[in-house]
Amino acid sequence: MDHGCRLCELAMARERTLIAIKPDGVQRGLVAEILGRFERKGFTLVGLKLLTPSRALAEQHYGVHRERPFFGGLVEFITSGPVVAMVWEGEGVIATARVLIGATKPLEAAPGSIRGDLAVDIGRNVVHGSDGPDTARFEIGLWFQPEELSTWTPADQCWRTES
Ligand code: D4T
Repeated sequence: MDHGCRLCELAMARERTLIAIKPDGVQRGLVAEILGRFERKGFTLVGLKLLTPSRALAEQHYGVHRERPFFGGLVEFITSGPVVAMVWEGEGVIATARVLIGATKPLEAAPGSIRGDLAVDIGRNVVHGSDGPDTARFEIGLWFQPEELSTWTPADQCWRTES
């Protein structure tokens, strides 16, 4: 909970989210384009890897959708080829990443957002972003070992944030 205290401020500044470029984004050669949007925004990349997710990983990641009719196809799709998994850090990164990504249905996603600019189909919406703090913690732990994450401060951080 945010009490507005210094500790909360520090925790917010170190907020992290899982972003994954899905197999369609990788196959379409959109990795640099998508990664670059988070980089240019000013967030800090603290974890990055390319992997083809196992079925177990995919089923855990999309576990909340287990009963939905699209679950089987979604798992097939996300395990069909390499995914670029990333952890990005910064104040407000979880919610802001969702804005940068755009609505789940790409045809409804705002122009300027990743899905608004680069996708047309809900089943090929190129990128995933955690939808809240608890999900972010769960998903980061699912996709990354702690030692795969680097805690660091960009040399130009004082030109990104005032404090
Ligand atoms: P992700 O989780 O991939 O970032 O997407 P969203 O957070 O924007 O949307 P979501 O969890 O509701 O859906 C997860 C994933 O399932 C696909 N999907 C979803 C689908 O193929 N058909 C559908 O009807 C829905 C609702 C797209 C994203």
